[in-house]
Amino acid sequence: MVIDVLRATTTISWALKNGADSIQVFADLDLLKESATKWHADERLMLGERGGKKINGFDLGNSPLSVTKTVVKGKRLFMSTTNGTKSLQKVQHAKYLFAMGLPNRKAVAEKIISLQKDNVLILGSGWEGSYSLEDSLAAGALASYLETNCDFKVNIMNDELQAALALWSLWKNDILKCLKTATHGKRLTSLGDYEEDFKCCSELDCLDIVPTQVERGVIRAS
Ligand code: 3SL
Repeated sequence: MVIDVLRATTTISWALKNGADSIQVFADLDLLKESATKWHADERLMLGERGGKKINGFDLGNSPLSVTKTVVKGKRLFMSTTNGTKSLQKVQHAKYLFAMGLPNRKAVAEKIISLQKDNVLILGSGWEGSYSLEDSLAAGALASYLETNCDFKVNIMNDELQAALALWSLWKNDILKCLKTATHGKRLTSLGDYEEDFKCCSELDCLDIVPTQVERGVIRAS
């Protein structure tokens, strides 16, 4: 399970909701371009950011608001972001791999419950190797949902997730404020007007999409 609340896994979830055929994630931009050129030109889009800004020559940046039906329907999105797609690549060997933001927290949690697995590994993407408040918040939101809705006992296996749960109980009634307080929230704010992105990324349980890796690096809706 990979989380990148601001904004990669939120964008992935919305793109799939809006009918994107699939999303192929890359850490490396040259590899992305090489793979994209092999795809039919009418059925592909290159999407991504570095440091929050759209990559030159790409069709889209990383805003969940940009992946509308008109733009993404039926397309494969070749996507690379500073942290989120890197995290997805890092754990692409996992048997089950999902991407989660706050809008699809419940959908992903229900999927996890239905699989009845012993262990769930939650990877918050953070920012360039360091902790991020918003991804921990979402990890806490997921753990809280699982604790409440599983009909078996959920063990919280480390202090990071305990802390994430505490964070969730502190901020759950003001998610938007938490996102804006986070370092990456402040970074986005310094780059321009991201108000609508913040709202979109902080909306809880409004999407019924479970972005699921179907082959290494390729994500589809389930
Ligand atoms: O780091 C990432 O993967 C991005 O989601 C960051 S940004 O919100 O697009 O700047």
